[in-house]
Amino acid sequence: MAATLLREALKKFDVPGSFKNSAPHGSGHINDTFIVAFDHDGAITRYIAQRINDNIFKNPVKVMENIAHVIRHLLDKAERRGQKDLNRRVLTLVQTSDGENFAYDPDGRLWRCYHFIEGASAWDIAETPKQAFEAARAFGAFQRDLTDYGGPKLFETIPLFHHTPSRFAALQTAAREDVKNRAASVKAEIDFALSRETLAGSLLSLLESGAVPERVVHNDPKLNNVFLDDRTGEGLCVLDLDTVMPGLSLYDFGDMARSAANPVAEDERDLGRVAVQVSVFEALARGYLEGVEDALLPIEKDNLVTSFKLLTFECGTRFLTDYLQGDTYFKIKRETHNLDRCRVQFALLKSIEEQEESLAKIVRAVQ
Ligand code: ADP
Ligand code: GN1
Ligand code: MG
Repeated sequence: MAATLLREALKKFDVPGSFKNSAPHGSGHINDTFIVAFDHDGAITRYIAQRINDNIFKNPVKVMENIAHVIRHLLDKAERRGQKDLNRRVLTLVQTSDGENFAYDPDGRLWRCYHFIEGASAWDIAETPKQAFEAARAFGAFQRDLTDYGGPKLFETIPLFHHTPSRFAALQTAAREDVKNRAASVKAEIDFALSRETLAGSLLSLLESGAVPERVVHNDPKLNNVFLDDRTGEGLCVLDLDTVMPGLSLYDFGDMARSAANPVAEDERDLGRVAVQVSVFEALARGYLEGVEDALLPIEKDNLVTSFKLLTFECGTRFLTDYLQGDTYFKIKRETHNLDRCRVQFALLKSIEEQEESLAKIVRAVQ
């Protein structure tokens, strides 16, 4: 059982005091996350312990190496700017007694432990444009800070992560193989995706022609992967660094927008409620461009709406593929969970397509 394995793994970390309690935490789809409390002479200190999903991250040690390099770089930048409150601005890994930043449980699974950032929250849905602005500014600043990353080359923790043509091909294969006999019941969704094949290559072609550069990017900047300060609302700290690796800045803008500009949950079943929230999109574009400062080329800024479309399409395609393959990737809580998630992304994509021109106008206005 995870709680027992967690206790065993925790013994290896250099945490002062005695274990008090633990509970599952957060709404991530991939890793197992726990909030853990330790009692040290009557003072309670909290930690985040995570078991990395090694079905998805095939080389979790390399994931940890990447994260350590990225954290070092971010800390260095923040220190040089004279930023205060560093341990709330950048994730801090707890070391083991052997000086490692991870430990194995008796099942051989890898755990890591972060200091808990107190007084901050990650949001599944943007409640106001101000929240969206702050989150986007933090992701933009994250991109800016990584522009001059000069550490060891980062490992590709999930190969071809945002290679949308491969995601498209995976959907075609899953629909053909139809191992769970689900394809007939989701013909409409499959046809919706297949009719948008040209969209799949829209950012890759810019990379391949040399028009946009490969950078070190987050790759998974959904809204609940950034902390906002509970008191000031300010974007504080970017979380979930497992996929920080080479990619396009546009992957980050697009994925952040698809997660934040939708006013309902990613698994909402009332599709009539899914639509681009234009005021939130505007706040995202403004916040991201303010945070990133002068780190982007004009062509990257010109393609923000394309990235929004593409990453929404890609995410919906991934959910649909997982549904067809029998839900082996994203955690689910009900049988049609991945299908429901796919439908939300595709409804959002339709809404983006319907107002593409006005979104492009917004981007031009905030540049
Ligand atoms: P997953 O890969 O499963 O999405 P995350 O790293 O995003 O896991 O963590 C899940 C949630 O745990 C976050 O949304 C956030 O609420 C919380 N969390 C993660 N790291 C910390 C931290 N250092 N301090 C406090 N809460 C954290
Ligand atoms: C996963 O790990 P989490 O829950 O923050 C996924 C993202 C998807 C997202 C959709 C490593 O993010 O790529 O966009 O779910 N992360 C990975 O909610 O696959
Ligand atoms: Mg997460």
